[in-house]
Amino acid sequence: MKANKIITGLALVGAIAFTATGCAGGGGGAAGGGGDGVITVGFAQTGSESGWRSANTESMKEAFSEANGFNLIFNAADNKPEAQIAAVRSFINQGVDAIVLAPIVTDGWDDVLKEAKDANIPVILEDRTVSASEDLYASWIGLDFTKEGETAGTWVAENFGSTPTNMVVLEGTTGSSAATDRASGFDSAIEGTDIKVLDSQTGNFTRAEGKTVMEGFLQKYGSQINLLFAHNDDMGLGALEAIKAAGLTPGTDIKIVTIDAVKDGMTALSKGEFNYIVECNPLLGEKTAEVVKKVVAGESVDKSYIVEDQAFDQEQAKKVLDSRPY
Ligand code: GYE
Repeated sequence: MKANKIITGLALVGAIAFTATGCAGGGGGAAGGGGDGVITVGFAQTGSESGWRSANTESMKEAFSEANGFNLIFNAADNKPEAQIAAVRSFINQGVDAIVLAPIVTDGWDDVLKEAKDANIPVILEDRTVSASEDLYASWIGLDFTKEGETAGTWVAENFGSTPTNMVVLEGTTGSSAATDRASGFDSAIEGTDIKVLDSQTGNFTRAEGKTVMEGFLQKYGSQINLLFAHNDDMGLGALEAIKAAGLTPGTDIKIVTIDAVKDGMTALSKGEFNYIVECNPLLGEKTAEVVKKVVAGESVDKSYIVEDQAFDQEQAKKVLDSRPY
C-alpha cells in the first residue's frame, strides 16, 4: 500500500485542537445534504473492543459534530462483520451523503461497496483497509500496520534475538488488516533470530480474551515462556493479570511488547510491567472529516493518508505519560 501523505501524530493532535475551538457554525437541518450545507455521514465503527477504539470513536464524534456541519449516524457492529455490512447497507438505504467505514475484516466488502457506488454515495475508509478494488472507495485515512509490526519485531530482535527465547503471541481479530499486517511486519523483523514462537492465538483485541488465552498459554507452557507479543495494549493488559495470577512478574519473568500506546498501556510500561510499546494513533477524526468534506464537495483527495507512529521504552514512556492525549 502506498502512502501519498504522511501526517505526524503531533501535527494531527494540534490540528484537532484547532478544529475544536475554531469551528464554523453549521445550521441544523434535515438529513441528506439537501442544500442546507449539513453533511449526513453514516459511520460504521467496528465495535468497542479496546481503549484504542474508545479514543477513535471519541475523536470521530468530536470531528463529525453538528457544530462542524455534520449530521452523524453512528453504528458500532460489536465486531461482527455481517452486522457491519448490514449497517453500511442501511446507510445506503437512508441516502446519506457519505459513508465512513472502519472495516472489521479485510474481505467481503466488494458487493456492498458496489452498491454504495451505484447509489453515488462515496465511501471513505478510516483505520483498517479492505481487499476490495481501490475504485470502490474514495480515500483511506489510517496507519501503517506492517511498519508497526516491524518496529516491534526489530526491538525484539535487537534485545532477545541472539539468545534462545520462547515467545507467545496474542493476535488481533482474525482477518483484520491490523492483525494480518502487524503479524507479517513482526515476523519479517525476527526472521533468522533465536526467537521461537511457542504459540500464537487470537485474543480479538480485547482485555478479557487476552487474559483467557494467556491463561491457556501459561497452563500449557508455564515458565518456558520468556516473551509475549500482543497485537494491542488491551490484550497485553489482560495477559498481565494472568501472568500475575500465575505467580510470575510481568516485564521481568515474561517480557511484554505491545502496540497502541493508550494510557493504560503506557502506565504499565512506565511501571516496567510492559517492556516496549509501538504507538498507533487513534485520533483520526479531524483528518477524516476534512477528507469527507472535500469528497462531498467534489474536490480531489489523495487515495491514502497515513499517520506516522512513534515507539516507547520504559524511560521514554515515563517522560511522556502525563502529556498523552488518550
Ligand atoms: O490497535 C486495536 C483496536 O485497528 C488499529 O483495533 C486498530 C486496532 C487497535 O481494537 O486496539
